[in-house]
Amino acid sequence: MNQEEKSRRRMLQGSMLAAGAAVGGWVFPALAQGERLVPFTDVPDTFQYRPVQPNTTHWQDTREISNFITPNDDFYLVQHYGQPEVDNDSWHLKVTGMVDNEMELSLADLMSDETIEQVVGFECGGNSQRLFHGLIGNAHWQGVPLARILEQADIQSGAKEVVFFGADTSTEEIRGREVEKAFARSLSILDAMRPENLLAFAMNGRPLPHYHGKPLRLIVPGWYGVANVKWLTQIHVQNTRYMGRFMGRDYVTLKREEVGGVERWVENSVTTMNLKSSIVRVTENAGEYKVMGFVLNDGTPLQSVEVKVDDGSWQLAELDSQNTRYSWKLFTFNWDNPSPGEHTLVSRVTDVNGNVQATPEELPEKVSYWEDFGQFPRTVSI
Ligand SMILES: Nc1nc2c(c(=O)[nH]1)N[C@H]1C(S)=C(S)[C@@H](COP(=O)(O)O)O[C@H]1N2
Ligand SMILES: [Mo]
Repeated sequence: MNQEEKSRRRMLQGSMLAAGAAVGGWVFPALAQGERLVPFTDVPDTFQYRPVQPNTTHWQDTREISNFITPNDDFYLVQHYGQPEVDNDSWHLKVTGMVDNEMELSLADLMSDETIEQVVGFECGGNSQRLFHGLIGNAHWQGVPLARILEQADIQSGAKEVVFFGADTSTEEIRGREVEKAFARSLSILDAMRPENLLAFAMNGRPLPHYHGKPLRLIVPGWYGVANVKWLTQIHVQNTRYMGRFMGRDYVTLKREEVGGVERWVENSVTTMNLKSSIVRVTENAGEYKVMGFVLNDGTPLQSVEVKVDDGSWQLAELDSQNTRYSWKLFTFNWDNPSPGEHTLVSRVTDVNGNVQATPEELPEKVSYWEDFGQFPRTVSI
C-alpha cells in the first residue's frame, strides 16, 4: 500500500467513526422499548417494500423510518440501465470538451485532495403515495467539490453545459433505430459551479457501495435523485444543451401553466425538489401517540410544518434538531388523546419565502406523474 492509499484508508476510517458516532450506530431498532406502530389503514395488506437485489428498484418501507440517517442498504435504489460492474482500480474519470486542461483522474488522485462532507437527502422524481414515498433516503456523503475539478479543468468562455456520463449503457430505440446510450444528465455552468455539489466516493463513512454508483457519483444537493449520476466516468463541457433521454424525454413534467398571460401546456426537466412533506409513521408508547414525517425541498429554510387531524385546525409539528439545509427534514407531532376509531392525518410544510405545500386540487393540472408534491392524507385506526 503506498502513502496515498494509506492516507485514504485513514481518512475513510476517520469519517466512518465520525459518522457512526453522529448517528449512533448502523443498525437501528425499528421501535423503542414499549413502543408500538399504529397501523395505517391506507396501506394494503399486499404492500411490500422491495429489498436490495441486483438490477432491481428498491424502496424503503417508510413506516420503519426511525432515524435521521438512512443505512446504506435501506437507501432506495433506482437505475434505468441496470447496475454496471466497475473495477475501482482501473476506473478513471475523464474531464473533456470546452476546457483548457482535459484531465483523466484516478480514484486515488481524487481522494488525495481536500474533501468535503455533507448530509444530503433526496427522492426519485417519480416518488409517490403509491409507494408511501419509499424512493427516498438521507445519507452522509464525502467527496470532492465539483467546482474545484471544473476550476482545475478551466472552462472556456462560451461553454453552456456540463454533461455527466455514467458507465451504464443500454440500447435505446430512437426513431426506429437502435443506438447504444449511456445514462447521462447535464447541468448549466451556473448550476454545476454551486459550491455544495459533490463528487462523492463515500456514503455514511463507507466507500460508495456498488449499487449507489461506485466508485464515484455526482450529488447535487436540493435536486431530485435523477441529477445524481452514479458510476460517473466522464464530465464533458459543451456549448449546446444536452438533449438525452433523461433530460429531454424522460423525467419531463408536463403541466398547465400561464405563460405571459397565455394558458399553455409546458414541459420542464425534473430539477430542484419541490417543497413537500408527508407523514410516514405513527407510534404509541404508554398511551402517548407520536406522528412522524419528513420534508424534502430545494434547501430553502423552512418556516413550519403543521399537522391536521380530521377536520381540526393546523397544529405545529416539531422539527428534528439534526436537520440541515440539504438533509431531509424529519418532524414529529405529539398527538394528544386521540379518540378510538379511524382518523385522517395530513401534514403541510411552509418555507421562509411563504411557499405552502398545497393540496393536489390546488396545484396546476399535470399530466405526467413526475414531481408529486401535493398534501398526502394518511388514515390510521386507534
Ligand atoms: N448512472 C446512473 N445514474 C443514475 C441513474 C441511472 O439509471 N444511472 N438513476 C438516477 C435516478 S432516476 C435516481 S432516482 C437516483 C437513485 O440513486 P440511488 O439508487 O443511489 O438511490 O440515481 C440517479 N443516477
Ligand atoms: Mo429517479
